[in-house]
Amino acid sequence: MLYAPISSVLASAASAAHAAAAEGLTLASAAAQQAADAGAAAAQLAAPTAGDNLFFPEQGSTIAKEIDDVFYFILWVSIISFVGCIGAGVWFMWRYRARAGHREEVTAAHDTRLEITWTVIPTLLVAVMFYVGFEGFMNLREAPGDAYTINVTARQWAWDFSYPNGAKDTDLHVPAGRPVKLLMSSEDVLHSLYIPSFRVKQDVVPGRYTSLWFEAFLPEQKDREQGLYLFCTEYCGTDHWNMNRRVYVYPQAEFEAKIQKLADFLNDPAIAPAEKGRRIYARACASCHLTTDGTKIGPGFEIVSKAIKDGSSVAFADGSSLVPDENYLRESILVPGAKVRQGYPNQMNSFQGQLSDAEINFLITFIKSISDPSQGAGQ
Ligand code: HEC
Ligand SMILES: [Cu+2]
Repeated sequence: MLYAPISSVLASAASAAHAAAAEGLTLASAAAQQAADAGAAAAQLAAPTAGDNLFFPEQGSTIAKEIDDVFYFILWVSIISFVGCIGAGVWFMWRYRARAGHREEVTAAHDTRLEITWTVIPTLLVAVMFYVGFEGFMNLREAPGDAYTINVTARQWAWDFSYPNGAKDTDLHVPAGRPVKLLMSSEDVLHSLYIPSFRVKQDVVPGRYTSLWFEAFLPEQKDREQGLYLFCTEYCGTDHWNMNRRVYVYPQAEFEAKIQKLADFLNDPAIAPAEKGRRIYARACASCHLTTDGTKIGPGFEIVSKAIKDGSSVAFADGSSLVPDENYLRESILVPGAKVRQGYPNQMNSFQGQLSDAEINFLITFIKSISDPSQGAGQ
């Protein structure tokens, strides 16, 4: 497994430089950030699979073999052509080199047999590559009609996978042996979803849907527990590296049970409201907010939590201020631009339509409980 993450880290570093230049970020700071992030990402990337070949992790989906075969076909054609052409060139250079007592011979101007050979063989090879490539591409684009659809929302810097039964998570859970279609959209910038084991990758674009599909094999036990890699491969800002997640593959019945459990946690009376809020926070808000008074992208939640408890006020960019309460928290989640905190960028997206009223209530309870643990401990 070692090779795949390394090559994908290199690839994403290269595309990072590209994207940073294109998006007008300063290249130097982006590169410095990328270097720091790569270190952190490397620490996360303990290899989960054994038995990989040189270039790719184990084939984890039905189309993986086809893709690898095309790759190796093109690779070997390239290697054989390279060695053949360069080898012949070097041999001719040596064989017909200038030397004492050796006279230059007249070069043949034309040889029809040779020219037909070097036109027809490469044309056939390229035609074969086009045919298998195009066929594979069409197969990758068109999900089978009975595919199980999972909605994917990408935002800086988290994935939100949501299932037909209402379950949501930041990791991807899929059944084995059944076509799965990911219907994807972004809330902010370009992202790209990449699952190396499945050999699928697709840009995730704001303002439109893109999709991909796969049918996963059931991995060996170790990979079922640790999960397979899932990357964002389009540089999308500071915490791009933190969109590296896992794909968990289950037998069908286990899969149903898993997403049922994910869907039910909001109604589970055994889980305290503040804890429910904490889990939603971990999924949707932790990429930008700490629970201390420290700054990540937005203010740490302890600040506003304390202000609510003490009745003190928080200041806004337009010079006004206000003593925060539940309505302020709710507004901050649904209309973040209405009151922008002083000293912070107006960089939070609305969660309108993303979170239910119940989820927002649990979040508010959780935020209040940070400096007042008596809040939200019981049902
Ligand atoms: C992309 C980063 C980002 C994400 C994700 C995000 N926020 Fe924010 N949030 C910010 C920024 C930046 C601010 C400060 C600017 C402002 O007030 O709009 C902020 C401000 C806030 C405030 C006001 C805090 C204060 O101290 O007055 C609240 C409350 C808040 N966010 C709640 C949430 C919740 C709840 C979530 C998850 C459902 C969330 N945010 C997700 C970036 C984010
Ligand atoms: Cu991303």
